[in-house]
Amino acid sequence: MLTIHNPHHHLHQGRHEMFRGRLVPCHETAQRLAHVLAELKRRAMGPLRAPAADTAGLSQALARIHAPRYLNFVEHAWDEWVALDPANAQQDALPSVWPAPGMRFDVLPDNFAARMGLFSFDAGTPLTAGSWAAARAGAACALTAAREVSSGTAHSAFALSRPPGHHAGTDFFGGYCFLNNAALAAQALRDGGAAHVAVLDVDYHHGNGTQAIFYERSDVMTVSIHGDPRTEYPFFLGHADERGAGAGTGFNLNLPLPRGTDFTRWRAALHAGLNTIKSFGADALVVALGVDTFEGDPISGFTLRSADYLQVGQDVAAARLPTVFVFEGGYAVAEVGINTVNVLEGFNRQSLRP
Ligand code: Q9C
Ligand code: ZN
Repeated sequence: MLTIHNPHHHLHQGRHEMFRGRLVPCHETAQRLAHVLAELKRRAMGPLRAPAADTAGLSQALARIHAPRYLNFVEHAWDEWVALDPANAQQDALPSVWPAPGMRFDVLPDNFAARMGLFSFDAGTPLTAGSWAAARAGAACALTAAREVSSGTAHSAFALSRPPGHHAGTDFFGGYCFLNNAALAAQALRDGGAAHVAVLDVDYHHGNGTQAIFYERSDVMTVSIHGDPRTEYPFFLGHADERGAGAGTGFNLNLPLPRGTDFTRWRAALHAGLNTIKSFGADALVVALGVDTFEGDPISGFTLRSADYLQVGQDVAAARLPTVFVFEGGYAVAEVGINTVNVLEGFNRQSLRP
């Protein structure tokens, strides 16, 4: 499988995230991607390329998914943070104040901390010196992968990048995510001629950003299998009764599962999701590929094993759709490479069958 990997991912290096009143080391680290890349090479999974350097095309693609004032903020946030105090160069920027419902979202505050809160939804997503450069290059990976599949150059492709993307919405960051790579890929497939595109999100956490971005659209179906938001992050979205709105009614499917869910039960949800995608008549598929469903994941609660990921890939390939995989979560660092590449290998094997 063709992999487009982010050569600038290491520029995003968060130090700490807020957890139970303390700053703890970030789970979303550069070593995660290094392990996936090493495993792709070890198993000779196919060509590894950097994204195309089409900056004008990238800016246009970003503007199709994200709000101008949000993009502008993330691009310049680090410089503003350091301008507040040169000593800030040694510290991550984290938000600590947010607008509640009923407060004003339309007025852009002058105050930097206020704008950090306006454009985010948690204190677990540090903004660092290289966050914008890394996230932007990651978006380029998703875009390049989608264009390779759109043009038919490749039947499937893998956008291997960090920071991840599926929690980022039109105008907010959170959940370690700044730019929604899966949404960018889906829109690029639409723009490349696929009339119906499905996003299948198999990360442990609900893909709230992707859901929100496409919630009122009938051309992009969003399906997410995840830990029940009654107990699991991101808590405030991802329930089964969220089916879409307006023209998008019926084009969002959430399959929440309780903590402790094993592969047998998880796979039944996968089949339900794939059946819905089939009924929708998808012409192309984006898989938001998080492997934090793994039994050893330090922040999640499902019990999938490494071998199960081969089956996941096979099941996805049985849909027989042009497919773009986009890397998301997975924090059991030693196994993240094996688990991720198992999905791709299972997909390849099944795709080769007549
Ligand atoms: N102490 C993705 O998997 N908070 N994001 C967890 C852990 C946020 C996960 C709290 C988890 C975000 C892309
Ligand atoms: Zn996750």
